[in-house]
Amino acid sequence: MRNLFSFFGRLPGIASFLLALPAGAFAQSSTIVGSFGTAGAGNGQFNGPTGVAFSPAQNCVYVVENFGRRLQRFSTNGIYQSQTGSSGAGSGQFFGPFGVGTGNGMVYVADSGNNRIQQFMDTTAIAFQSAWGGVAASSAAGFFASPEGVAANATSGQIYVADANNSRIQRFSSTGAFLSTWGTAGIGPAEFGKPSGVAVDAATGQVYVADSIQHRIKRFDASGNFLSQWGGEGAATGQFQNPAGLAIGPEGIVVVADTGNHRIQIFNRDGVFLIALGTVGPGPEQYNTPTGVSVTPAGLAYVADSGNHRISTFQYTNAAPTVAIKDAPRGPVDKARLSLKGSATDDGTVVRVEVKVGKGAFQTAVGRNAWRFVAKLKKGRNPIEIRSIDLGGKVSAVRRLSVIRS
Ligand SMILES: [Ca+2]
Repeated sequence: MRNLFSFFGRLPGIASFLLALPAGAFAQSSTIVGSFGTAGAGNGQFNGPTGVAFSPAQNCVYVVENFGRRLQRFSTNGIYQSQTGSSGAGSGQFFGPFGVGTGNGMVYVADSGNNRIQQFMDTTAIAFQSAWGGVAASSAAGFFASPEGVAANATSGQIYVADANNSRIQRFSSTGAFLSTWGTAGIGPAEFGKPSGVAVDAATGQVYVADSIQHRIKRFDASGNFLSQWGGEGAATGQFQNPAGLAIGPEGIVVVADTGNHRIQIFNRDGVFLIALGTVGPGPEQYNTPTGVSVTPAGLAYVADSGNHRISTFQYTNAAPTVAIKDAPRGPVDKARLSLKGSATDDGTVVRVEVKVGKGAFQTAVGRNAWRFVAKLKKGRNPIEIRSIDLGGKVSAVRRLSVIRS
């Protein structure tokens, strides 16, 4: 049994796997820190791990094996804790399970080959609780045809299922009662080829779906109204080859298992490309058919590296935002109100720009990436401070100027 922390001392240079960062991309870093598991059927070994889910409630990680047909539980540093499941169609048994999610004190498994969702207690015993759907594939409401992804909204407790072969998303209550469905087979914005992965942004309630055969990511509101999409088939940054799982990380970053390109891609919540990690292979900074991904609030990502029969981890770092002032006065001014303006950037989202004049408190400027503020000046010297804040609460370096009112 290999301990993940034994890898923490070996931090490779990040330049070797920051692929094709386009000009103008914001500086940020993601470092692959290790992996756990080897091929096999023993405790802590894997046979085609396709799904991984961090549990905030239990501070542990669940892994589901598509070929191994079981659910294993690990500490966050990769120490084996327990397992459940075997091959079959009985309660708590699996047939080609693909995705896993946590929430409501439960662990949800997309038991794909049995066309159902199974839920287990999110405790060390991983006790079977219930299942819904049916062993036979069906397109009726509340039933499934090869469901591949499952995710819970951490606030509402509602559960979203990527019902892959029915080309739709289904939404359930926290107890598994059918609520609604959206999508149908097609290539339109709100239609699906094969929705494989689903993730919920806890901050906004928005639902992200990886459509594996249309090679793109789609974003919906919590009720399933289409908002946006990005991607397309290919190997360039921002393109995909059969993306499967995805997860939402700190600041709403969208982490996508770009399965057929054997890499991970990270976007901001609006789909702007940020970073790509990995090449194909068995090495420490490589992947072989990565399918599932889960990210802790602190940005530690777990990747179900299915072809390498392991879970790989990397740390995503939220970079601080920047702020700049445009056309600041170069000499004394003779007015009581001074208009200031400038810009702010971040690797994720700038939530506000703040300005402090003299001994006053920081006040919120109008606008964010382009901001403006009217400062009230006293006679004499007016020290002014300006800063920006990102969605993760990181604060920029403070810009200072001193304005003399004559
Ligand atoms: Ca940031």
